[in-house]
Amino acid sequence: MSIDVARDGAIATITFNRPEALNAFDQVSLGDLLRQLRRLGADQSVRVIILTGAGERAFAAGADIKAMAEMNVGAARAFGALGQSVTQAIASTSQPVIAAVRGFAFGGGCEIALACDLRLAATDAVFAQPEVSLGIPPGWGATQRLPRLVGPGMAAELILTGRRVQADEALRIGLVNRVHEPDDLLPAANDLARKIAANGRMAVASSKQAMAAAMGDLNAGLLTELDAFASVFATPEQREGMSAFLEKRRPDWQ
Ligand code: CO8
Repeated sequence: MSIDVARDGAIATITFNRPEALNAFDQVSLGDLLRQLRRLGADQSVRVIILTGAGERAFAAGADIKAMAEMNVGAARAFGALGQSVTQAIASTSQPVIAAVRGFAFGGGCEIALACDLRLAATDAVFAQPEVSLGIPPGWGATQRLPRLVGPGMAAELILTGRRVQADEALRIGLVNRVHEPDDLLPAANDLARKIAANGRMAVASSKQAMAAAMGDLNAGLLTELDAFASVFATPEQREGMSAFLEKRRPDWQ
């Protein structure tokens, strides 16, 4: 996957570019994304960052299941920690970050969107945390950010069933801010970014920082999530869940 960055004045757009695998992230692409977020975060001429996926089918279909299938506990912990560093970099960078979501935002892809300040969806967007169907819990922050965004009851329904949420429901439950026709999505994200960039840089940054405090301290919860995530890689469920996905069959949980 390449992580493409385009600049239009004060607005930087990062595009996850691996459409043949629905923009799924492996270690290398996650590391590249983290480096780009840190680079743009340190650049004061960047006022707003937009995240989007290449192609028409996906924002990102999550972490690369082929790469995860053979991981042991240590490797899973390192991969989970890298993903959490990415989502924390999005949440803590001084500039507002907007997710512009077309198609699938599943697993880690949904978690990247959850870490953004604002989420715009195309009418064809579909969100899910399907990890439990793969024999793992979420690992890049959904257990902490989804309850804060949509409330604990709805988050429990989505995380424990793994069911899909279409754009209209995502709007209704507060998972996204707005829904647009697919062709209007990036223009709308840029329009929103320009409105934000027209305001005082310090005022916007300190507003973002103060709103983060309303989320409470996520660190202890993220660590619990990481422990839970890594430990399942010692279980047969993780092997079966991921093998079943790769073999395009239903898992047999025994
Ligand atoms: N990883 C790797 N490859 C993927 C992924 C993925 N997450 N998603 C899709 N692909 C690949 C498919 O294998 C397929 O490749 P190929 O053509 O070589 O067979 C290609 O993308 C197209 O996908 P499909 O043929 O499956 O397309 P469909 O339209 O039939 O289905 C779906 C689209 C519904 C999105 C389906 O691809 C799917 O369910 N994908 C998996 C989504 C998923 O479960 N994501 C969660 C992954 S777990 C995660 O993100 C946890 C984050 C924390 C991890 C911590 C790290 C240790």
